[in-house]
Amino acid sequence: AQVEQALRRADLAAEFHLLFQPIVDVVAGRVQAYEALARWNSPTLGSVSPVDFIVVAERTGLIHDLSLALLRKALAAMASWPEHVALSFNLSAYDLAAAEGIATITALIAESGIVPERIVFEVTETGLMRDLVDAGRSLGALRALGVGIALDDFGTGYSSLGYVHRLPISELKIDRSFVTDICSDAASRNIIHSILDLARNLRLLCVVEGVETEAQMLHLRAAGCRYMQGYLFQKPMPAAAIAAFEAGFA
Ligand code: G
Ligand code: G
Ligand code: MN
Ligand code: NA
Repeated sequence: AQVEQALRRADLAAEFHLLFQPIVDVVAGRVQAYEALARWNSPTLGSVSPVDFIVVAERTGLIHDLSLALLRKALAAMASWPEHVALSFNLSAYDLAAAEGIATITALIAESGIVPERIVFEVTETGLMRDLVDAGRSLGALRALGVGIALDDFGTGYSSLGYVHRLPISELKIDRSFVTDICSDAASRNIIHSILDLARNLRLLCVVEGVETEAQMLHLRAAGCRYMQGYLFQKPMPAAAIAAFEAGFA
């Protein structure tokens, strides 16, 4: 209730900001994309985790304005990135439920001058379950612009394969729970290898999340995984830190 009250009163453009975490191309040895991660500094509550405010934003309908305010910030930040670097942006399933929302997203991208091919929208299968038909239509409309669509937290939902089959997905993000014991547990290893095979067969890009150790990275690279994200490379950082990170990375 406290979160809801503070959120209703929040100045979305001023109290919210984004951190960016690199998704690294370990073959080319450069950053492929940055995932934008929302942070809320509430004047009354202090810092609130997205885990706590996204659900409230969804329940109250404030998610639409919040997502647009954040997307505006993310597109503005991209102006100073190297031209090959993409943005990965989390959308809520609620953002996909309304056709007006998709129209506004489309207009924001057009105004920004960023080519749609440099944008990937991440969606989670658990969110999509609620309304697969509308979600499919919205994702199709976004895909038609040229943006990518990533299935986030892949492997944790009920029917991962059903979504891959029925939705216009271009990318899978393997949930970090499968990476944690990849070095010690054969079952985790087999699951990751199977998802990498699936992605190759379906011509989908595949990002592995939650890579924290050198050993995990080497194992994944040997298994043919090209795109990785995790604390090993960089924790989420402010937009202003990206230029220095790029300079130090290559
Ligand atoms: O960055 P952090 O680990 O605190 O994120 C926690 C969760 O919040 C993750 O599941 C992430 O996908 C989600 N999240 C972070 N930023 C956004 C956002 O801008 N929009 C949506 N819908 N979810 C976000
Ligand atoms: O649900 P989603 O995959 O969007 O969640 C992204 C969240 O995962 C971010 O909040 C980020 O802080 C967190 N994260 C990113 N890399 C790592 C990592 O290597 N280890 C752990 N434990 N969390 C990570
Ligand atoms: Mn994500
Ligand atoms: Na993710």
